[in-house]
Amino acid sequence: MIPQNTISQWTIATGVAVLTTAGLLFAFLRCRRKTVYPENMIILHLIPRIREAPNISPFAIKLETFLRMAKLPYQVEYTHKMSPKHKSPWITYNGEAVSDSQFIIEYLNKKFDVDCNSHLPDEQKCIARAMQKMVEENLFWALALSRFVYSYSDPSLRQLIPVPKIIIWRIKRILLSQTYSQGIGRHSRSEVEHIAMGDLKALSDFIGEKKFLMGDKPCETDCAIFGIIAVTKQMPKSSFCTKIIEDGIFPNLTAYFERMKDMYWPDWVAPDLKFPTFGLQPLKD
Ligand SMILES: N[C@@H](CCC(=O)N[C@@H](CS)C(=O)NCC(=O)O)C(=O)O
Repeated sequence: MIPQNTISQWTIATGVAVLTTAGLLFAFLRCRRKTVYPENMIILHLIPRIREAPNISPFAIKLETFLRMAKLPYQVEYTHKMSPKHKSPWITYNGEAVSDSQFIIEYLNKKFDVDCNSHLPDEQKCIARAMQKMVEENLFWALALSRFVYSYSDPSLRQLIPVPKIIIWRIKRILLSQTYSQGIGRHSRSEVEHIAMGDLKALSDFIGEKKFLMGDKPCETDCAIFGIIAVTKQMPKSSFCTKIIEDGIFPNLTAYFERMKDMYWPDWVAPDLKFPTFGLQPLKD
């Protein structure tokens, strides 16, 4: 004779096992389910946005700003899935995946016969390229260290990027390894901030009184510059960037940021955003 309480324990254990298996199976099938994307539509795959800005990634802001500048229709999909090169952002167009924000811009320029630099003489294109490389290949790493490594324990980081602490921890680990290989991560915090200040000052001096990077009309590189400046505005309180803003250093960069935002981003903030937002978003008009 089996005792009654042993039977009920078995029933509970079996129930839990069945429910767990069903849950895992459901999650697995959901992950494997292929989203059907509309034809002839640029699908922009981005990590989910935050309330205060369209993205935490400067490359995501760069690419989406470019799509708006070039007036190309696109649909956003928020996803943690990375590109074939294991980075974000990326696009698909009629089933073709394209990685890397700059390669994507070149791909779209060719496919849709777009040239947001057509008004620039070659010499100015060279300067714009050099500026872009400075912010994307140098300043970007300093900002990433400031945000995720030096301000790792700052509570305002998780207010800004409301994801589980383990994800922030994982990003920090990846960044420590990437910046060590890149080289900048071998410097001290004050040295890295000194490097970042040098780049921001160069950018500020170069923009000067101009409306956009190369004059009165925005060009393709403005998308990259804007993406990076946007990141300096979404930093934890303990970051040196917050001090720059509070002390009003580089006011022309702030004016530049506001100008670009007004021009391309009427929907910069999303106060009603529910977390986490995943999936294909409706097409905007
Ligand atoms: N050169 C790339 C850089 C993209 C990039 O670094 N994206 C970051 C997010 S800001 C990323 O995906 N990091 C994930 C990783 O490196 O594992 C581009 O222009 O798209």
